[in-house]
Amino acid sequence: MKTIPSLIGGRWIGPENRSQFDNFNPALGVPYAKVVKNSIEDVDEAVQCAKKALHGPWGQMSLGDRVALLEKVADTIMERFDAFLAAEMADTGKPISLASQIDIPRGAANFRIFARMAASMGSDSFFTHTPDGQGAVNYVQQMPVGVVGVICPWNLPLLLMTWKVAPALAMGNTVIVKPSEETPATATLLGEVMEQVGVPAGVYNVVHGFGPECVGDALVTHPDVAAITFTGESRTGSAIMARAAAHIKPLSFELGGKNPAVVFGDADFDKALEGTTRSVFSNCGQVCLCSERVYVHESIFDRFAEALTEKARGLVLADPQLETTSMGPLISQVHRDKVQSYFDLVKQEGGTFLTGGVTAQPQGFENGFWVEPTIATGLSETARVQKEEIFGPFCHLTPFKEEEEVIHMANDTEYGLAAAIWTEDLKRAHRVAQSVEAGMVWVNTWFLRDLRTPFGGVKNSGIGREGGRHSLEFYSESKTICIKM
Ligand code: NAD
Ligand code: 6OD
Repeated sequence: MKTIPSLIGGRWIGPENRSQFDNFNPALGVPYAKVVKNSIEDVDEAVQCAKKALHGPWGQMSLGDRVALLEKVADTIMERFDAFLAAEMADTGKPISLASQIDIPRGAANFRIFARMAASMGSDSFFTHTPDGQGAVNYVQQMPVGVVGVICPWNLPLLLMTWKVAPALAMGNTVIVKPSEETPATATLLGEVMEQVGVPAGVYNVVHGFGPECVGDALVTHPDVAAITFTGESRTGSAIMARAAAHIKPLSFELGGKNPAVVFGDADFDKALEGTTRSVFSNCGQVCLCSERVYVHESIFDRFAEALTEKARGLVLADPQLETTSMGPLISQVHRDKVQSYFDLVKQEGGTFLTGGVTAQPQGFENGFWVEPTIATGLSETARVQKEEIFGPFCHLTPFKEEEEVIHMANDTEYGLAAAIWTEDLKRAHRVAQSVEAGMVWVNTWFLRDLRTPFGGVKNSGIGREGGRHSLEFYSESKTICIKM
């Protein structure tokens, strides 16, 4: 069985003198690789290497040369597309249609866009009038923050890691990436790309392992890690915040969601149906932006519920390598147990299933971590199933009468990441979009991305925004230089 190494200061760390852990293929439910388990001492070594690199060739490189290297990283990801695709699919079990159209191209696009944005970034300057009439000029320089700790989840491994690594490097920082223990492969592969294009040693480091009391926590609490960018569960964000408090580190948090979709009676029925199928079941519901609470106007509720049920039943759960496969497995047995426990709760809380609610066993993949696409209805707004993030191919359908009522229900949650609204009434679209408490609202679409826009959540869904200039600002410190004329 192959071993996935880590990368510290340009040195590949294999299994020699290190323990390892299993890396599962979730479609098959079997381990397919071993992963080097890094120690807390390894994290310290990575930090020392990353600090050194800040002051070495990387720190001295011109902006032009730096962004040219990052463009090369983007090109090389595309040249090694098949290797990235195979690694991402083995780690996650996601269908080839999804991984080839979204995950891998976005991995490259993240480098390209942030390299170009950094290259064309201006800086503020202010002229100050002084009593002597001569004045002073202030200009603002964006300095690297230093060594950035990048802690990532398993649902879109390459996409979400590069979403943070690309702007961090573009602004001149060095990074230590801790991918999810479930999906380590593409972070290591990106290390090969960095080496191949000539990114200096120590600029991009990867440590593998777990969170609490392991490498994740060691990054968060290391005094020389200047900032932490984290995507994952809200509960983990809260634990990281507490552990980082002693060091007053800047934190960027992209956390969980319990996102509403609202389908008004005047919506284009077919588009709303297509869009909601996507927003509920994409990546087996394992996208933080997925709709888990779907509110449908009573005038179309029965028709919509029936049509969405038919769509769910039409999803193809099969070999992820087939272009015709539309839904893959959940990430792990532990996660499948969690999702299954919410299916049990649906019944206990008085809901009914329109479809699904059980595990699935596609032919040839009987031992994998699959569940049926699932739709429930009949639960009260206070049910746990309506309040807690499930992160599986699941939604609950609730009918509504009035706009005000549905806005209230949509907002009655501790989360506030994203919402989808389906209506042909432009005034209503603006009104509702402005009233929904969420960082991102999509109207008549879902997960349509422009990488220049701010991305993040309100309430328990996150702190701060990344995307466009927001990323460049998080991954830099503004320094004001005031020069008396
Ligand atoms: P998770 O919080 O369990 O783990 C995320 C990462 O944090 C992993 O690398 C893990 O090892 C590490 N970690 C765990 N505990 C830690 C600790 N105490 N200290 C340091 N590191 C620690 O999340 P997950 O299960 O990997 O991902 C799913 C969650 O991520 C869902 O809640 C989903 O909504 C959220 N998510 C949010 C966004 C967003 O943009 N808002 C995007 C993707 C996923
Ligand atoms: O598209 C992105 O940039 C992004 N951060 C997506 C997050 C998806 C959550 O699972």
